[in-house]
Amino acid sequence: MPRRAPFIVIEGLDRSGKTTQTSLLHSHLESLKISTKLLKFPDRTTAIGKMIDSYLRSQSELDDHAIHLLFSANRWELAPTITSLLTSGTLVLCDRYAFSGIAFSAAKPSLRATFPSTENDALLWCRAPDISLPAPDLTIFLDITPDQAKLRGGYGEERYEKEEMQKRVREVFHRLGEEMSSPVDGVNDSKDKRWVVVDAGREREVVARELWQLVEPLIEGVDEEVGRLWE
Ligand code: Z5A
Repeated sequence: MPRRAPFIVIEGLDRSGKTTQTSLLHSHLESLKISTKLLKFPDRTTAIGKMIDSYLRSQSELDDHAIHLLFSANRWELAPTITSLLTSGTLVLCDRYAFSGIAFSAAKPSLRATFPSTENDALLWCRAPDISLPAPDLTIFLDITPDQAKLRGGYGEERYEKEEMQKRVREVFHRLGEEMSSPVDGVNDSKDKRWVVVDAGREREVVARELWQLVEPLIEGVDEEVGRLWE
């Protein structure tokens, strides 16, 4: 099969610098004349995205299960676009993806309460609607402590920006990362490199350099077909 472009996701806690870093990376890729499309989830411009935006700003209320499914639907709206961009040679750089969807919902007490037997059931329920979405070739998790995040601009403006919630979200993210990095059948294959944790509590430029070291090896393209998440 002909080479296709890579799919790169930047994940992280609130105020970890995802927007800052995706935008720096985007500019750098463009300066190298690498065709790149920058996406951000939630995409607040679509009809579903507008419902999500209103919910996040606390202008409307929705059941926690319903909003979870809307976040996932918002990704499915763009799934065909992601696949066709990648196969036509455009690198896709994405600010948040399905991992945020799982981490933020699975951290909610109400969702955990739906599945009282084990915490894992809540995680599995949260993951289900995102199974089979286009899989990133690389997910970079920008890690920051809630204390560091609180010191950054704009913190506390939206619904989930509460310290207790952020701590739980961080725990779920780390759990997802471990799962993504676990060797399949004990074999250490390329899956090991699909989730990388980066310390985002450092200077912007230092973080940007580390991101570039991770992304640069992928810019020549990928030989495999676009994968499917959790399949
Ligand atoms: N959510 C969900 O529940 N389910 C889902 O499926 C998805 C999302 C996809 C909105 O996301 C909410 O939706 C989010 C998760 C939930 N929860 N909350 N709250 P969003 O991505 O639209 O918004 P956000 O998480 O609040 O992120 P943000 O505003 O995009 O923050 P950021 O991108 O990580 O950080 P930033 O804007 O680049 O930087 C924040 C500030 O820190 C800013 O003043 C920067 O100048 C500063 N900054 C950045 N880097 C540095 C460094 N290195 N040092 C010092 N200061 C820095």
